[in-house]
Parts: sequence; structure tokens; C-alpha cells
Amino acid sequence: MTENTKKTYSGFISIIGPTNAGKSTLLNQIMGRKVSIVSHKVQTTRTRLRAVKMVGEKQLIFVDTPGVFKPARRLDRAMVGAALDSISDADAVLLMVDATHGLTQTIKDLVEKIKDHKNLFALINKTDAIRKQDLLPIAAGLCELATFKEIFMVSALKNDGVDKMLQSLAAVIPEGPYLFDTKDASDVPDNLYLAELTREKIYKYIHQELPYHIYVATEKVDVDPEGVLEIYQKIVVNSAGHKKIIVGKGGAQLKQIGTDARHDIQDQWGVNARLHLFVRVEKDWEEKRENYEDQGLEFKN
Ligand SMILES: Nc1nc2c(ncn2[C@@H]2O[C@H](COP(=O)(O)OP(=O)(O)OP(=O)(O)O)[C@@H](O)[C@H]2O)c(=O)[nH]1
Ligand SMILES: [Mg+2]
Repeated sequence: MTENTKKTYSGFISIIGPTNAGKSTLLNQIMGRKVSIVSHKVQTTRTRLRAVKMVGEKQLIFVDTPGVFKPARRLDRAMVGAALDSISDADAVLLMVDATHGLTQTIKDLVEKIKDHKNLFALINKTDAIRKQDLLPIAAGLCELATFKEIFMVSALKNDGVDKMLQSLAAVIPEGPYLFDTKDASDVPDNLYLAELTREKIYKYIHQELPYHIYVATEKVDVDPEGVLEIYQKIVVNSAGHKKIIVGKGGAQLKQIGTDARHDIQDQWGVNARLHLFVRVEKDWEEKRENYEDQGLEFKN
């Protein structure tokens, strides 16, 4: 068979589930490196993110989505909207259940919305965190809610069950031309990814509600004569009180966030970097369209 008669396969797989189930952890494990930020807090991922993974000759385009929860604010609606919109063009849907929470009402409501999809899969994640005998009732409960092609038991954190899952998902990818380059990659623009790393550290160190009310944007990246990246970012908060918390005593908190983010950038990109963080108070930033576009989100009225 010559090169141009070889069959190609390509398709989208949407990872959907409640917030904090481990969707981004799974995507990073699939890609073998960090492409999506992770935190122990809920509502970490804000926008849809695509990552291409070649499994043999098949191109699997994974879509990480914001977790599904009951939206209250405009930002919440944009996040949940981005998640549900991803289902309509998906060739397969992977519903992620957090084994430590089981079949919550959020899962049940979500299954109602997706159960007619022709390639519906479920994944019970965090199998490392519960007893084996507690897994089966979750799987049985899922079977009562919808018809799943397969239910995977996975620990995204420990990379257990991920390869087997990839093989099963690859089997339903339709024949068609490659939609992206055939090298593993994600579609997050560099500036947004750099901002995400800083936002991840804010989720890590700031324990109040505050992380849900900030956003980070990369304003400029320069390269100095020694080849060091000079990265300028703004952290937008909506009150002076929040600014005080982020900056911390004598600037200590901001320094910790910045140092950690810089180390991450240097490790991942193999460069030297200086990270300049500015905290700006912008009351009502959540009501402004341009701040959504900065984050790759659609502004919804
Ligand atoms: N024990 C255990 N923890 C996990 C596993 N997968 C993810 N986690 C943890 O669960 C938390 C949430 O992980 P994320 O990947 O950010 O979850 P998410 O579903 O992307 O969350 P949102 O973006 O907020 O919707 C983090 O603290 C992870 O370390 C797992 O397999 N086992
Ligand atoms: Mg996430």
C-alpha cells in the first residue's frame, strides 16, 4: 500500500464531568506532560482546551472542559456553556465520575443531557482513593442511567488504566482526514498557557473564595539579549481587599506565587524566565466582554 492510499482516522472526544473529578489530570496523563492546569479546588478549568494524541494511525482530539456545576454567575454560565457545547461535535463523549463522590445529582442531570450520544463512555476516576468493592455499585448505577459503550476504571493520578482506555476510544474514531498535525500538541496559545500557570499557583496558595474572582492575562513577552524570557502578566481582582490578600505581607504572597510559576515555566519550556506580576483592581471585570475573550470564553448575556 502506498503512503497516499493509507487510511486515516480523526475524531473529537469530549471529557465531561463534575468539577474536580480529575478531567485535566487525565488529559495531562494522556499527553505525558502538563497541558491543562490542575488544582485541589473546584472550578479550575475555565475554557475548552483541545489536545491531539496520536494512537497508531488514529488522531484522537481530546477536549478538556470546565467542570459542570450549578451556574450562578455570568462567568459560571460561560464555563458550563463551554462544557456542554463541546458535546454536539464530539465523536465520543467520556463522562468522568469521581469515585470518591459516586453518582451525585450533578452526574444524574448530566447523563440526562448526553445519554443519546452514539459513542458514550464512562470513566470512574480516582480508583486509588477508594476500596475495590465500592467501585462496582457505581458502575452498576451508571448502567441504570444510560447505555455506555464501556465503563473504564482509572486512576488518572497514578496513570492506571489510561492506556487501555485509549485503545478502546481509538476503536470508535471514524475514518477521515487528519484535522490537525500528526504530532501530539495542544491548542492553547502560549500567552494563555503562561497565564494559566500563574492562575494555577493562585489556586494552590490562596485558600479563600478569591481564586474564583480573579483572572490572569499575559500582557507582553520579551526576550532579553541573554535569551531570558521577560514575561509581564496582570492579575485582575475585583476589590482592594482581594489585592491585599494576593500581594500578602510585604509582597511575600505574590512572590511565592511568582516564583512557583516561574519555576514551572522554566521546567516545562527549558528556558530561563523572569515573571513580572502586577495586581490590578478592576471592579466588575466579570461583567466585561473583553475579559472573557482574553480567557478564550464566550461572553453570555
Ligand atoms: N486520588 C486521586 N486524585 C486525583 C485523581 N485525578 C485527579 N485527582 C485530584 O483531583 C483534583 C482535581 O483534579 P483536576 O484535574 O483539576 O479536576 P478537573 O475535573 O479538571 O476539575 P475542574 O477543572 O475544576 O472541572 C486534584 O487535586 C487532583 O490531583 C486520581 O486518579 N486519584
Ligand atoms: Mg480541569
